[in-house]
Amino acid sequence: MVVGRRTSFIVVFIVLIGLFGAKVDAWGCAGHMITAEIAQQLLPTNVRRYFTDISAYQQMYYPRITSMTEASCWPDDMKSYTSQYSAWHYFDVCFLRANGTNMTCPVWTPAESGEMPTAVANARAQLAMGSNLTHAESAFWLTFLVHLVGDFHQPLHIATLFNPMFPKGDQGGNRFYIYVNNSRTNLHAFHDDLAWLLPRDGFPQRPLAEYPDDVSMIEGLSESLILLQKFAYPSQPNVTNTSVWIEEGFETGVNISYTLPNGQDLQFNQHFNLSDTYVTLQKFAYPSQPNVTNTSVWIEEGFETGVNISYTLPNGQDLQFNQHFNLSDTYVTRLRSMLQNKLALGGRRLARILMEIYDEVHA
Ligand SMILES: *[C@@H]1O[C@H](CO)[C@@H](O)[C@H](O)[C@H]1NC(C)=O
Ligand SMILES: *[C@@H]1O[C@H](CO)[C@@H](O)[C@H](O)[C@H]1NC(C)=O
Ligand SMILES: *[C@@H]1O[C@H](CO)[C@@H](O)[C@H](O)[C@H]1NC(C)=O
Ligand SMILES: *[C@@H]1O[C@H](CO)[C@@H](O)[C@H](O)[C@H]1NC(C)=O
Ligand SMILES: *[C@@H]1O[C@H](CO)[C@@H](O)[C@H](O)[C@H]1NC(C)=O
Ligand SMILES: *[C@@H]1O[C@H](CO)[C@@H](O)[C@H](O)[C@H]1NC(C)=O
Ligand SMILES: *[C@@H]1O[C@H](CO)[C@@H](O)[C@H](O)[C@H]1NC(C)=O
Ligand SMILES: *[C@@H]1O[C@H](CO)[C@@H](O)[C@H](O)[C@H]1NC(C)=O
Ligand SMILES: *[C@@H]1O[C@H](CO)[C@@H](O)[C@H](O)[C@H]1NC(C)=O
Ligand SMILES: *[C@@H]1O[C@H](CO)[C@@H](O)[C@H](O)[C@H]1NC(C)=O
Ligand SMILES: *[C@@H]1O[C@H](CO)[C@@H](O)[C@H](O)[C@H]1NC(C)=O
Ligand SMILES: CC(=O)N[C@H]1CO[C@H](CO)[C@@H](O)[C@@H]1O
Repeated sequence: MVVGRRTSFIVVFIVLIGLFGAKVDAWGCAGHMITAEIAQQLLPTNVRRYFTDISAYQQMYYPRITSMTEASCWPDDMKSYTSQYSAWHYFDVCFLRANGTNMTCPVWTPAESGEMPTAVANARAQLAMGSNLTHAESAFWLTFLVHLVGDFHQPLHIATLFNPMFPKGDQGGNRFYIYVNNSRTNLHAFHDDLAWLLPRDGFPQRPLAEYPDDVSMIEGLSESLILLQKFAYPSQPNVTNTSVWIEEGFETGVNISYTLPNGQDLQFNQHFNLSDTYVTLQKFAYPSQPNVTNTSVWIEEGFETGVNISYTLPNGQDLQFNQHFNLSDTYVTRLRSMLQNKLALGGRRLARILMEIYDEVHA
C-alpha cells in the first residue's frame, strides 16, 4: 500500500509546486498550529532540531512555509488541488440516535470509515526510514503526521451522527447546522474553529513570518495548554479517586522516574548526565495512559467525547439540528474546555511519537 501510494504522491507533490502561496482560508489552521507548537515546545533539543531540519526541506518546495508549525496546515490547503488524501483526515464511527425508529448503523468497509489510523501508522513507518527517504518524502510525511495527529484529536473527525434526519450520517457534524449568537454555522466547523475561542477574522494570517502577533498568540496559547492537565477527561471517570492516584503515581515512578527511556534501570549516582529524553518524558508521560500512542484508544476517546460533549447539551438533552435558540454559554464553555484539552493531549502525543521515531532512526 505504501509503495503504491509513494509514486502517486510524488507526482502530486511536484504538480503542487508553485501553487502554494495563493491566499488560503485559515479554517481550522489555528488548532493544527497549536498542536504542532505544543509538540515542538515539549521536544528535547536534539529531537526538535532533527524534525525542524526535515520541515525545512518543505521550504525548498514551498518557500512560504517556514516552520513545522506553519506546515501543519498544508494537508488542508492541498484539498483545494486534490482529493487524493481526503480519506486520511478522518475515521468515522457511527453514533446512532435512532429516536424510536428501527434504523441501524451502516456497515462500513475500512476504506469507507476513513483511513486516519492507517495514514498515521504509514507516516510514522515512513519517517522511521530516516535518511532512506528523499527530502521531499520526509517533509511530506512529517507534515501529514503532524496534521493527522491534530485531526485525530478533533472528536468530530471520529464521532458521526446517524438519526432519522440523517439516515446517511451528518458527516461528523458538517451537515448539522447550529446557531451561535445568531450566526449560523455547522457543528464540525464550530469545532475546527475552537468554538470561536480565538479571533475569527482570518487568524492566523500566513505566512506566519510576516505576522509576529499571530505567532505570539499561537506560542502563548501553546505554552499555557502545556500546563493543562488532562483532568476532566471523559476517559478518566476516576479523576478525584485517590486510590487511582496512588496506582498512577506508583506506575509513573516505576516506569518513568526509575527507568531510562531505553528501558534500562536508572543507576545510583549515574555517571553521565540524565538525557534530554529522560527529562522531557517526565513532563508529559501520564501513567494512566500507557496507550499514549495507540490510535485504537484515540478512536475510543474521540468517539466518547463526540457523543458526550459535542452532540449532547450539558443538561443531558440531545443537541438539536438548527437549534432555534443560540447555543448556551454552558455548552460553548464546556466545548472550549474540551477542545483545549484535546489540543494539549494531541500535542503531547505528537511529541511522544516524534521522540519514538527519533529513537528508531538513531538506534
Ligand atoms: C424498518 O421499518 C420500516 C417501516 O417503518 C420497514 O419498511 C423496514 O423493513 C424496517 N427495517 C428493518 C431492518 O426492520
Ligand atoms: C535503508 O535502506 C537500506 C538498503 O535498502 C536498508 O538496508 C536499511 O535497513 C534501510 N534503513 C532503514 C532505517 O529503513
Ligand atoms: C424524534 O422523534 C420526535 C417524535 O416523533 C420528533 O419530533 C423529532 O423531530 C425526532 N428527531 C429527530 C432528530 O429525528
Ligand atoms: C442570540 O444571540 C444574539 C447575539 O448575542 C442576540 O442578539 C439574540 O437575542 C439571541 N437570540 C436568542 C433567541 O436568544
Ligand atoms: C456570544 O456573545 C456574547 C456576548 O457578546 C459573548 O460573551 C460570547 O462569548 C459569544 N459567544 C461566542 C461563542 O462567541
Ligand atoms: C475507577 O477505576 C477502577 C480501576 O482503576 C475501576 O474498576 C472503577 O470502575 C472506576 N470507577 C468509576 C466510577 O469509573
Ligand atoms: C477508586 O479506585 C479504586 C481502585 O481502582 C476502586 O476499587 C474504587 O472502586 C474506586 N472508588 C470509586 C468511588 O470509584
Ligand atoms: C553534563 O552536562 C554539563 C552541562 O550541560 C556538561 O558541561 C558536561 O559536559 C556533561 N557531562 C557529560 C559526561 O556529558
Ligand atoms: C491499551 O489499552 C487497552 C484498553 O483500552 C488495554 O486492554 C491494553 O492492555 C492497553 N495496552 C497497554 C500496552 O497497556
Ligand atoms: C491498543 O488499544 C486497543 C483497544 O483498546 C487494544 O485492544 C490493543 O491491544 C492496544 N494495542 C497495543 C499495542 O497496546
Ligand atoms: C459517554 O459516552 C459513552 C459512549 O461512548 C457512554 O457509554 C457514556 O454513558 C457517556 N457518558 C456520559 C456521562 O454521558
Ligand atoms: C511499559 C512499562 O514499563 N510498564 C510498566 C509500568 O509499571 C507497571 C507497574 O506499576 C508495570 O506492570 C508495567 O509493566
